[in-house]
Amino acid sequence: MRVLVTGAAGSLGRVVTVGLAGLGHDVVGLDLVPAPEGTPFPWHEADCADGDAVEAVFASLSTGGSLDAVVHLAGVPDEASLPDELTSHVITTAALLDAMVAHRVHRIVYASSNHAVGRTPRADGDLTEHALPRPDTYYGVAKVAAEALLQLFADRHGIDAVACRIGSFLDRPASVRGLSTWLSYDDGVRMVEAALTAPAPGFAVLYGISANTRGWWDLEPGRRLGYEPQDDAEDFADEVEPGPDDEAEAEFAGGPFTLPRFHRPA
Ligand code: 15L
Repeated sequence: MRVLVTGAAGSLGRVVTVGLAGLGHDVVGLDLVPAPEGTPFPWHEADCADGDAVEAVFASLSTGGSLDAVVHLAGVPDEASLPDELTSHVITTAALLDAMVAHRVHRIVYASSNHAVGRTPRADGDLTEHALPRPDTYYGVAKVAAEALLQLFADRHGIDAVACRIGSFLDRPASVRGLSTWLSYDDGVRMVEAALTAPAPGFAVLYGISANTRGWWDLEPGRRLGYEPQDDAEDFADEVEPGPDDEAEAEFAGGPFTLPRFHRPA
């Protein structure tokens, strides 16, 4: 597949672009910043929040062969002001979806986040795809709204849109919470590959974590799309130091983002 990956220079993007290229996909990178030296695939420098710039990228790509899908990973990965979060996650997603409709690109894989449902209490049981929107931050609010846009474009235009509610994408788990929320690099690539190639998912949600022994987010929605995680954070359990917030972080899906230090004016 010919796949445009936004945020290609970011922490997710650097891993996913290489992984998808290794699986034989024809990757095109898009980021605010220039391509890292030695990048072996085409690269566009543009701000995904700028609809005209995004349209220009799609227009230039349509002359070099058709684009099959977008993997939208660009965005601020942390809590910021509400306007900044909305621009970073909602405006960018809208610009890409508009360009997809205009250029007949039918699939998007979106780096959503557990923080869209981060205020869901652990005491409610396992976190399923049926969890209601329950953001823990403005970051989470923006992810909820971006998912709503995907649903809208799936309904209006028949776009296949997979929202991957990613946990903690790191080379290894970094906290006690991470022993349940970790997504390994290899599983991250498996997740995106499954979301790109699942037959006709329509709008779908999956939880992007590895097969963690301590996981409590439902892996079935991902498995239905062909995402079979292979790694387990438990293999690193001996290396993880306990932290002062472990107990508080265990109360809600969103862990640290639910703590008072994240409260701020919109
Ligand atoms: C995310 O979505 C964030 O981008 C990242 O900074 C972490 O907070 C991660 O979730 C997580 O929940 O560990």
